[in-house]
Amino acid sequence: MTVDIASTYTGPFGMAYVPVTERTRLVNDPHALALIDFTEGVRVPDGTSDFAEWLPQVGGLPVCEYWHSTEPVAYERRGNFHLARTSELLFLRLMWPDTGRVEEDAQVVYAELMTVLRAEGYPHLVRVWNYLPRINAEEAGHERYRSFCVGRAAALEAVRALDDARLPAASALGSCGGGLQVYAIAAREPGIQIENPRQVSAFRYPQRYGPRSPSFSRATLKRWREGVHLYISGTASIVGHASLHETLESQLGETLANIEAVVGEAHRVEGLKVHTPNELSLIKVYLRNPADAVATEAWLRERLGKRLPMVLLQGDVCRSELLVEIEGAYF
Ligand code: 3EB
Repeated sequence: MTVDIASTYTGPFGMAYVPVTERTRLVNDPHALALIDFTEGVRVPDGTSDFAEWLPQVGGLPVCEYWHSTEPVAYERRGNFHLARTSELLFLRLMWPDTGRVEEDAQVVYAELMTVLRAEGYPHLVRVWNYLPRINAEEAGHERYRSFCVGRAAALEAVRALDDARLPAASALGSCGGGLQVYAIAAREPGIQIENPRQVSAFRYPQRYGPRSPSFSRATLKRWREGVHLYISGTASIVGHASLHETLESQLGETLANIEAVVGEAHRVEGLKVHTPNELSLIKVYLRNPADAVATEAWLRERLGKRLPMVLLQGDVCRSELLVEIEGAYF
């Protein structure tokens, strides 16, 4: 194999950004949990390709996310979900056609997600990605992101999965096409929630940000049989519960301070080996304006160094005043 990904992570799996030119080689790799191509969708060895992220890469060599397992992977279909299974985890993904009623869509998708992962014996969500088109647009008198939060919370509540302490790390971004796309990692044993001391927990945001607060934690720390991972949620220029700053550079500064706080908290409370953002395995940057890509990458490289793997995607942050959101992971 040309990409020595196994040496880049501990525990049962990891992810690396690999050149898209590697995809045809990797598509038949029995250790691939998923290959996520930002322009052309996920390709996994079951031959399906109905999942497209629709968050185009802005700048840099075209790459895809290569999710790799130390164990060989079993591929299955359960209802609307595609599953990739190992002894410790399920990688689930779904593309739900946009119906123009995102509250209902989110409720249906999350109800099925919870049913599937419980039936399969991996009842604990540890990381979720949510992508939906027109995230800041109005629909039926409400912003689509807020309606998404309502549907998600209703589905989780209905199956008693809305306890604050069980909410997973997540990202929610606006895509420029496709439907409601969800991909998630679920485990047999729960992860540990990490919150950010600089921010009000999103699940406790006041009502002014929407009728149902967002159902996610700032990060999940997961102790696998071998190796500890940290999954950091989409992180933006929010302090307390308020959005701060108008300029890109100030928002980047506050976002990085938030990521630093989350990594620091994981280090302090749970003894995570690393304690600064430049020690993460990788980050992913979402930009509202593709024109900000060059300045953003330069700003981040200056602070995080040349070596940290990063990809920049065009994606709308769920608060319309925010220009940038960054997620990261330590594998
Ligand atoms: C925030 O901190 C920014 O609704 O799942 C970030 C990550 C955000 C996940 C979600 C929302 C979500 O409130 C927005």
